[in-house]
Amino acid sequence: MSDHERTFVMVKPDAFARGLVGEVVSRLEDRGLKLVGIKVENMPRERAEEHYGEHEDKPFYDDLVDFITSGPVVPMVWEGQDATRQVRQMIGETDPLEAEPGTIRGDYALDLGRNVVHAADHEDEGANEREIAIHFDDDELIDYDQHDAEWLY
Ligand code: RTP
Ligand code: MG
Repeated sequence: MSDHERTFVMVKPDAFARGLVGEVVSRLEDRGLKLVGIKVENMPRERAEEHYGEHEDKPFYDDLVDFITSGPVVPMVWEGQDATRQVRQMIGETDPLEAEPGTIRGDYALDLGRNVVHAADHEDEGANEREIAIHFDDDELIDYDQHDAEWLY
């Protein structure tokens, strides 16, 4: 367990097009997580292929890469106690039909592809570091004290 674990999160093109960037950011802020990196971009195809490399052999891989490069995305790095698990829980199940209401996908996702947000998988050890390194240079992530109170991260 780490009080300052960093996790990779990304607003997908469907959510960007629907004006849900602020909603996603707001939910993570409300949970008490700390934003240490954020940008908006059209993801280059090579980077999308690297990002979803674990799914290379799946039948939906090409569609997935097409979709994630179809419009602007917002890659972010958030920090907090067990941040990866926290964010995965807040995001909900991959399939919107299985995502609980109250989770981001449960409240906003349209279908299995257009599911609003990506987050590093807490069950895949190393996914975080790998994904952060794929999308951010070190100097794009900042160190700062959010609060004086020790019990806030
Ligand atoms: P993500 O990586 O995007 O955060 O989603 P996830 O961990 O919840 O799900 P993952 O298994 O990593 O799948 C990545 C994305 O691929 C699409 N998908 N399509 N057609 C299918 O059976 C299928 N399965 C997965 C989803 O858009 C999922 O978010
Ligand atoms: Mg995944």
